[in-house]
Formats: sequence, C-alpha cells, structure tokens
Amino acid sequence: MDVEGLKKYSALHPKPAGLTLQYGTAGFRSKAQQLEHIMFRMGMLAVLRSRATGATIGVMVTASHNPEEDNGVKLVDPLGEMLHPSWEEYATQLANAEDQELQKTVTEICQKAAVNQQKDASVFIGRDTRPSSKELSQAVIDGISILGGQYHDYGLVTTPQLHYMVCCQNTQGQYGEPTLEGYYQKLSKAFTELIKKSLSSGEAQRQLKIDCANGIGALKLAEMETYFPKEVQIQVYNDGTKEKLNHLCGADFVKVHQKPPKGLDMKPNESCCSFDGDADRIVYYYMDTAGHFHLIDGDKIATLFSIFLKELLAKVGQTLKMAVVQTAYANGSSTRYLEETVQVPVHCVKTGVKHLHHKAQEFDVGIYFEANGHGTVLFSKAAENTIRQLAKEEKDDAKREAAKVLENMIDLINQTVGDAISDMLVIEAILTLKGLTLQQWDALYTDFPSRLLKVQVADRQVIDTTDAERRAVTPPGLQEKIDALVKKYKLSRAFVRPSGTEDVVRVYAEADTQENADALAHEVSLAVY
Ligand code: NG1
Ligand code: ZN
Repeated sequence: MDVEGLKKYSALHPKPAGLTLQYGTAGFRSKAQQLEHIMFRMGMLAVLRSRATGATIGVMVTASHNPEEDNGVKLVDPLGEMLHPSWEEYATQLANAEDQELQKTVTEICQKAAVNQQKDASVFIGRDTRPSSKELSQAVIDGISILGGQYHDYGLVTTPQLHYMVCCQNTQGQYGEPTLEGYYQKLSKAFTELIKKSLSSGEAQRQLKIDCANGIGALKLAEMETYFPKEVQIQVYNDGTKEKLNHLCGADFVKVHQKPPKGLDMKPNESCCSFDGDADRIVYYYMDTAGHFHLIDGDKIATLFSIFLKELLAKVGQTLKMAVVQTAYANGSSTRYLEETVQVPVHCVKTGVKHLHHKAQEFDVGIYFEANGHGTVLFSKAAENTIRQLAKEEKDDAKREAAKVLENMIDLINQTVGDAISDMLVIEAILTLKGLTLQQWDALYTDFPSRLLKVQVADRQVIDTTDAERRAVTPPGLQEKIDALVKKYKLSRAFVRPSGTEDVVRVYAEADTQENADALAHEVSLAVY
C-alpha cells in the first residue's frame, strides 16, 4: 500500500470529525457535502472486494428518489447483486474510521476478509444526474487508484444499467455485452421478438407517457431512441431540463402521494408511468373519465407478471417452481389475490431489495416486487437452460412457441436488479400479448385502504422487529399496544419499523375503509413515541 499517497489523498477527501454513517438498506445516503470521504473510501473498498472475489465490482453514485441535494453510494457485487451483507460491516467500518486510522482499517479488513493485496482489481463506476455526482465519482476514482485498482467510468447511467454491466463483465459476455449499446440492443431485440405476432395481426401502436423524475431515465430513453421498439410510442416528461430532480414527480412521489406528478398532462384513460431518480423503480397510473386517479403499483406489476408467466409455464408443461416475494408493505389485497386467484405461493421478507432478491433465488422463477415499484424476475440457471432448449428443439408447436416467449422474457428482464426501462418494456409486451388495457389490469383486484406514515423519534433504533418486520419485539409493550389498536378495526393490520434510509420510523396500516386506515395509522404512530 502506498502509505504516503494514502495520507495525501485522504487529506483531499477528509472525514468530518465525529461523523458516523451506516451502510444501510441502499448503501450510504446523506447530504452530498457529507459524502466526499465516503466516496473515496468506497472506491478503496471496491478494490478490496474485487481482490477478494477475483471479479469486477460496481460503484454507483446515486441517492435514487431522495432530494437533489442528497447523494449516496452503493457497491455492486460480481453478478450484479447488492453487496454481500458480510461486507456491509466492512463498508461501515471503513467509512467511519478517522483519517489517521485509515491505513490500519484497510489492513484489518484485508486480514478479516482474507484479501490478497497483490491481486489485480477492477471496478466499474456509474453516476446519476445530481449536480454533486460528478465530483463525488471523482473521489471514488481517487480511492480506487490509491489502492492500485483499474477502473472503467461509465459516467451517467441508470443504476440497473451499471448492475447489468458488472454482470456482463463477470460472466464473459454470457449475459450480454457490457456496453450501453449492448444493453439497448438486447432489450429491443427481445421486445420486438415478443410482440411480432401481435403486430402482424394488426395491433395498434401503444402510447405511453413517461415521467422521468427529472433524472437519468430521460437521458437514457433519448439515447435509446434509435433502438427503441417502434411499436411503443413514448412521450417523455420531466426530462430534467427545467425542474429539479425528484421534485413533485417520480415514482416515489406518485406512490406516496397517490397523485399524478407535476409536469405531466394526463387525459382520461391515457397510459402513464413514472420512473424514480435513478430509474430502478416504475409505477403505472391513469385517470378515469370521472377524473379519479388510479395507481398501479409494484404489487400489481408483480401480479401481471405472475399471471403471464404462470400461463406460459403451464403451456410448456414443465414442473418449474414459481413464487412471488413481497415485503410487509405489499397491499394485503394483492397477497390474497396472488395466493387465492393466481394460486402462486407468496413469501414475505424484510424491506430492501437484497432480501427480496435473495429469497427469489430459491425458485426456478422468482418474481419479486416492492410495493413502491422496485422489482424483477429471476430465472434459475436450470430453468433458463430448459426453456432455451425447448424453444429450440421441442416438437410440439404450442409448447415450443410458449418456450420462445419465455426465452424472450428472460432476455427482456434485467435479472440483476429492478429496472424501470426493462420493466416498462415487459409490461408493455404483456399488455400487448394479452390484449389488456390499463383499466383491465387495474381491475384485477382492488387495493385495501392503507396509510403509510413517518414518525420522527429520538432514537429509531430502539425499535427491533421480527417476522419480516411485521412485529415489534422492542421496546417492551409496543407490540401489545399495536395489537390492541388493530383489534378495534375490521380487516386491519398495522406494523412499525425503523427506516433504513431516513431518520424516521415508518408506520403502515390497512383497514376496511380509508378513514379507518388513516385513524389506525395515526393511533399507532402515537404509540411509537
Ligand atoms: P426504508 O427507508 O428502509 O423504508 C425505503 C423503501 C424500501 C426501499 C429502500 C431503498 C418503503 C416503505 N421503503 O426503505 O422499499 O426501496 O427505501 O430505496 O418504500
Ligand atoms: Zn431508485
């Protein structure tokens, strides 16, 4: 290790004394001014992780749906997954070491994680459109360089694009080409193949209005223009040329406020969707003729995917195990519909993509979505091989055709992480193939009335939970209070948990009417103080 160089560079990216941050649900997030040292150190950590795994590691500079003034960083593991939990601890340790302890901390991590400092290291970097992102990604580069790592800076990319690049690189091109062109070509080819048949039968062109949250999604859709399937005509709104990132728009805003974003003029029954700031989430919506807003969230996207994939799997006649993974925030009506009507097993895990992804890997076809619109589908290697083989060799026409559709779905879906552009194309393909309107999709089931609240408390960590965060084990007595409140309302449930991305406690409630869901959430939030 170049000790003198390390001293010099860490002085350029000094840690504010006493500041401690934690690698949380979505990596580090904070006000951008507080993150210089974090970026430098995460560049260093990516080098160590690369040496430990012998693979390329990703570093993405983004704070997703958070305000423009914030920023954040997360590491991407070899197959495009989130950083392994055992390394989150090292990330936190390195981030919080005082400047003079930096070298010692690196050595300690290398010992604990058996990192051979002599090995080559390779890191891919990406960033979102925040004004602070360029400079912060420069700090990441400094961190990589000081430990002797190689890097490739992709510059402005969506979070899922960076995940895709890392996966392509580490699978020697099996997953695709690690270039933006490779990504656009892969998606547009799979989409066109999928809907070819419907089009020849005279299907009209699809129209879609997209709110890009004034973020990276708009840039990437523009870049994709020449590859973008002609069958879907898109109109981009909130492209970042006029307004601030995520301000009164984007998937998170639309989901939380249950209303249309600013800057998108919506006519009755027009199909609309919103990406979030780094384009890894998507929600759909429309306005009915009476002017009522209808949100189609991640739960309904998971439902659409499940219906479609289940039908195809039945057609190919293979006993492939399919399941849906949700979190406690999934609307109870979606869980019931999936279990009782679609008849697919549903599993509930802790909040955070890494937990959903991990659980989904247990199945041949694992569909996961957070209610907020982050999700994807994972196909096991065995399932993928079976499907590709059937698509090529199966004699029975109907079976072979179904296998071909599945094969194109595999190629259209970004299996590394939720991806707004890919999910949007999957949704448009399914709606086209099934001849469904947004209204018909929305009508599959009706959400139970619900309310999500934030509560500010002195120390949110006093709340500890179990049962996929649906029950509080500490502080003593809190769960009993919640149980008593829930009993007062019909068809109700409620839970509380500390947020992993904000200094708040989240309260969620469902009940038979909106008034009751609101009242229950309010009463539970009082019990949290
Ligand atoms: P926290 O702040 O831990 O609730 C939020 C979202 C998660 C996930 C992460 C990462 C809700 C209720 N929580 O986590 O689903 O998306 O941010 O962005 O939406
Ligand atoms: Zn995001």
